[in-house]
Amino acid sequence: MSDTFSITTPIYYVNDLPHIGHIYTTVMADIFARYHRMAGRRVRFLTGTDEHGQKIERAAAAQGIEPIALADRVVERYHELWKELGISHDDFIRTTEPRHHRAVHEMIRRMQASGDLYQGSYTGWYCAGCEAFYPETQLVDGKCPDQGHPVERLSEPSWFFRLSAYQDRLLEWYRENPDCIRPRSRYNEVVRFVEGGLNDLSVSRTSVRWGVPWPGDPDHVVYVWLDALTNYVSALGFGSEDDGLFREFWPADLHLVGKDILRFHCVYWPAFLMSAGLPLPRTVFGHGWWKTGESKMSKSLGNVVRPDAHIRRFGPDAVRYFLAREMTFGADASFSNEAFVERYNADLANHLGNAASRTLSMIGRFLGGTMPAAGSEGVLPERAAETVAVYRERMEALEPNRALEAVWAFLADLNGFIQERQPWAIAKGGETARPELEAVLGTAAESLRITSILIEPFMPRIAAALHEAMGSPSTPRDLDGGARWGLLAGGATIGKPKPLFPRVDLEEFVKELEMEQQKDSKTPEKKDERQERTITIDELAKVELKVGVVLEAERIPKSKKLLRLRVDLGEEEPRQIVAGMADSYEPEAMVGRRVVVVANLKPAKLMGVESQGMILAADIGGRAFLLSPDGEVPPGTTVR
Ligand code: ME8
Repeated sequence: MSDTFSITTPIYYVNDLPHIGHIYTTVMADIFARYHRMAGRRVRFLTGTDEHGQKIERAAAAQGIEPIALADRVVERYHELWKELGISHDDFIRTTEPRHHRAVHEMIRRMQASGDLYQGSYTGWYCAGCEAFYPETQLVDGKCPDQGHPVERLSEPSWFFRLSAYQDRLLEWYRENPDCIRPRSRYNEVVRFVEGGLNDLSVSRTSVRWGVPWPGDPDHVVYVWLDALTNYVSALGFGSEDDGLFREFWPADLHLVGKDILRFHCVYWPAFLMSAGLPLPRTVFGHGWWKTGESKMSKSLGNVVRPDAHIRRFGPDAVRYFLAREMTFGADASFSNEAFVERYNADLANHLGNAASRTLSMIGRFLGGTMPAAGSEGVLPERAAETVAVYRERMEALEPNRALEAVWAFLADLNGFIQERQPWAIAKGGETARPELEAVLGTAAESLRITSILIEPFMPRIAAALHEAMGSPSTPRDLDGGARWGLLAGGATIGKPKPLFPRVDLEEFVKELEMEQQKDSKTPEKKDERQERTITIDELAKVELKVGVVLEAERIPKSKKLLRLRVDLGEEEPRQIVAGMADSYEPEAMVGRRVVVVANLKPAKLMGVESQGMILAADIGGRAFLLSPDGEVPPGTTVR
């Protein structure tokens, strides 16, 4: 096993702000970087931004600013977000930096020296969304085959890369390095694609100005993917005299990317590197997509989740934990607030939070706040050793969600141990029972200490807080030296434990999110506020208001505010509507009431119950006052 580990994320486009997809890749890369540091390796963790190309040029033009001004603004947000999320990258590369331009020129010089670049003219379909050309035969319904973006016909002089000459060498590389693309399904996909034959690749543009100028041919700029992929070596000093990092950390051990950009990383990039005479990355891992419902979350589809409210409410580590635990590394997953809150409550507040607060508060109460030394009661010492080994195996095998599963199984054992040994009952035995009490609580505390090390890559702040709560000031970062049973010396004084995961009310959080999303969906430029709130008569006509009669009403279990109603709207079937009025009306008082209903509102689920409309009420500080027609109007009557 090598003593260095070099990991990268994609460099993100700066045409829009980051969302949960970008956060996911970066958090996962951070988890691996932290894990390998903890395992004693010298780590290089690189992320950054992809700032050139047509997409950025157009996004900037649409906002009436220069591309670099747009890039600067978005990059600042990336920096803030990575800091907030505890991302521990060693470098952040921007493709507009001189060190990067230098490396791109050096790549092109080498590719030219290999005889792989030639001039020609390109006619084809270009997708600005993917920044890629597609042959006519690959278009699907006249759109790009990968993501369904619109394409445009282009014809221009271009430099070409002899990609076709690399088919055999690429296939040989795949064959000899079965782990070079993971997971296996993605490996097979890429091999099939390359077996189908490769066309030469256009690697310069004359109709785009925003890019790295082509060396010696200033009418051209370098194709944005040749430019972008080179970031992985330019950040290591490739092409400059000071290339110590390049010699130490290239080739990369792991290029972590989303499956959307697999082909660029598994076909183009290795071919460019072969042409330039450079070593190839060890593994490209294409993870799955976060989806909202059934669709990929993406800026162009406008269905993205930006987790600002989640970070504020639950803390950055809870977001890191959810992303790492919820998605099987490599597969797709859906993001939902229900799943988020459920995991937070079950895994963090209950399992981890409870184990920590029970153990620490009993040490406070029964042992006067003095940490006992590690005990070795029951199965926990053995289970800890097993857990560390399994955790390690799974992290090395790129199965981070399964590594967490192992830690949580251990926490379940710890909670079971506390339940079974009942330290509160032992404490009743007074002084004579003290050695047993110390042994039991010392066993629980040692289990917690080891847990705090294992969760550090996933939740660095929580790990540090837990460690500190145990009276030890240093952050746990040593798998070999630290995660062995028996190291807890005892004697430290602990304070009153603060809750690591304060409870969050799901409904309040959902409300907060809705407000946030409304804010988000507004255009970034500040228009005159009144003008922004004005709607036309046609817009108003879109809202279908109807009179309804409440047939049934009941409280939704576990919810303070929500009622489930069945409302007759004069249709074949009554509608199920969820209303946030339980603290204003008793359910019985609602039955028989005539109400006004928004009848064409898109159905939504609240606490798992579908709501097929909304009941109008006046709102004073959260208290609801129902609106009713002035007379016995039949259900289904239109309100205008
Ligand atoms: O493609 N689910 O940048 P980009 C999971 N600049 N991950 C997602 C995601 C989703 N719904 N959406 C985005 C580019 N991602 C190029 C890369 S690299 C030399 C150049 C993540 O801003 C995922 O890692 O479109 C994906 O590959 C990346 O963001 C795309 O980011």
